[in-house]
Amino acid sequence: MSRTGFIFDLDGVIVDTAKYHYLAWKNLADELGIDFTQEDNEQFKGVSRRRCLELLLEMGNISVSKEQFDNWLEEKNEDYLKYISGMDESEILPDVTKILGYLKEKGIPMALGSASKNAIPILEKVSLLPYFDAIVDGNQVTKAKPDPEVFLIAAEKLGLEPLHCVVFEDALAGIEAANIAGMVSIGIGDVNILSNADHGFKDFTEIDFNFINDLIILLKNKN
Ligand code: B16
Ligand code: MG
Repeated sequence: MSRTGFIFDLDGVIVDTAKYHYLAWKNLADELGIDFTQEDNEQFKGVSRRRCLELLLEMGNISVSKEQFDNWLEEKNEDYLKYISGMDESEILPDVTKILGYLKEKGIPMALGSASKNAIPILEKVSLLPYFDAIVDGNQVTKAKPDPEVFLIAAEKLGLEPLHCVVFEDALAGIEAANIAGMVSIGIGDVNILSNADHGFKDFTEIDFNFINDLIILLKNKN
């Protein structure tokens, strides 16, 4: 059995759903008279839905009842579900399928580690669900990244020690979570922003099979 596991974040690593989250939050922000920009949306990446709404309401200096809060959460999610309903394989980020396919061929266990409660339907839409041996999503975690819970559960589901796992993440909080978990962290996106990652790449087109093979050997030999 393999001693190494690969864990992938979803939004910003496998697919770019951030644009749909942005549109749905923007619609709610407009309704509430809150100015919400693409730049503001950066803070929402990797952050739970509940925490995003708290941040949005803080921006607008709005305090609400629990019931109203939950209604807005649901409204945002229904809107988001409409945006993602048309997603297909064309929305998979460049070379992701190539790397997943290579790892699958080599028999390396793979897990998803995402804050999204919509992770499984999204993976189904883009036909990537069969690649994963374990899925850990927003329905299973109680502590948000940078807490390492999501990745520790993923390692446990794969039957692996955290030190034998690698995490691919696009959010600062996610890199921090992987580092705290004692896993190798790989930043995907702006390498200057993700400077606390062990390795950084703009996207998967910059990652070759030699890098993956070296990583597998490194993880395998860790004690
Ligand atoms: P949902 P990730 C995260 O996904 C997104 O980056 C973040 O913007 C979103 O608020 C969060 O999922 C919750 O998503 O509303 O679908 O439960 O990057 O952890 O894969
Ligand atoms: Mg992400």
